[in-house]
Amino acid sequence: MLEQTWRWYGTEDPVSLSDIKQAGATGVVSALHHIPNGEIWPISEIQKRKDCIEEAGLTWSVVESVPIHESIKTQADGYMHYVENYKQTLANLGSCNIDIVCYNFMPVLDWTRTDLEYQMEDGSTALRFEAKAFAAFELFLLKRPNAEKSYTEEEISSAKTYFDSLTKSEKEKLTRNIIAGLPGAEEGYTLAEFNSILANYKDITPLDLKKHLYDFLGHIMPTAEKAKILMCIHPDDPPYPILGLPRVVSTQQDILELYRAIDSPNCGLTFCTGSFGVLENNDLPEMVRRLADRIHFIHLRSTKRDSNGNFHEANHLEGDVDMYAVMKALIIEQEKRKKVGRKDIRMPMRPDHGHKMLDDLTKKTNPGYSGIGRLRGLAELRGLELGIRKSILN
Ligand code: DNO
Repeated sequence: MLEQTWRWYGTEDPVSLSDIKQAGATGVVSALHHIPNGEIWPISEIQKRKDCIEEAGLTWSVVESVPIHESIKTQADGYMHYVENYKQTLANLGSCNIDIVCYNFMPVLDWTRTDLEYQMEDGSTALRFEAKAFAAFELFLLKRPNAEKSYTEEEISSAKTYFDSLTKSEKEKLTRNIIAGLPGAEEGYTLAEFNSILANYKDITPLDLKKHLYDFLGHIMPTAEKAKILMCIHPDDPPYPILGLPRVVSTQQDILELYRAIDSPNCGLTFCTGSFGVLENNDLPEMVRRLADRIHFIHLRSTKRDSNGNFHEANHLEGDVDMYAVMKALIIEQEKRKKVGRKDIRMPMRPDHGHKMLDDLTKKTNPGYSGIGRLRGLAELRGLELGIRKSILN
């Protein structure tokens, strides 16, 4: 079976390690969120987190994420200092026998949604990205210079109508949802800070950003190899440009180019069906087959998109993702690895996000990371995997 893992934000997480154990996961996906982005993770802190996870009878399977400092993405003056820190963090993680590290290269914001409590028909709530709301935010709340160039006149006028319908507190909420940082995003901003950070990218083209990514990986890969760490980049979420920022990790082509540019098995991918799945042209089962040998970590969730660029997070086995075909391709890859004697046969997967449902509806939870919604997701995915395995392998 794929290794079943679960994201845990540390002792502050309302979902406990004991809950995770009862959900049936064996591996934990965690990060040292209390260490500011760009600073070295000391061995003592890594070991402390590891001990805490192991005392609960679980293992620390993946680090998600060691975040990349903004100055590395823009190659601002002095950015090599942060590259050196990153290398030291990897060496420290390796010395504690942590062997998979996830990261992303999204400028300024990690994952982004406009609505954290979108009402589903069954009574649960989901995360949603609504293009009109996002446009209203950047045109009329953030007032990003040149934002109107990203939209047609029709889109601007529908965003305006939407904006005018919002109360003051709804406007504040929309701003908070977008820039205050979703769990794991590491950074939160005020509107003024946000505009000035966006301005750092005004001369950076997608090609520049790609080069910055490859430069960064070129610098750190020898350290990752020596520390026996598999690096796995997380795709852009959503997988298209927002806020006038370049995006370089959204398609199969982007990943193939990355594999080619950095020709090392340690330079791999977090296959996130939820992020890639928002682009209709991303054929997910085909992507698993093409990119398989360097998939080091897997996020499984589904989204449902419409033709206006909106999407919400669907139940794990519903929505636009063909989870059956993705799972089957992953199982085939795992069996192949076993057959050729590869060491990296764990292929950790986690149920990504989940609806807020049942008792969690009245509890404080991290958006997307409620206990019960993910429990449902993991249970469904585990059943799917077992069913496919029994039918294709026996
Ligand atoms: C959201 C997550 C992202 C992800 C990072 C990886 O739920 O998938 O925050 O952890 O982008 O670096």
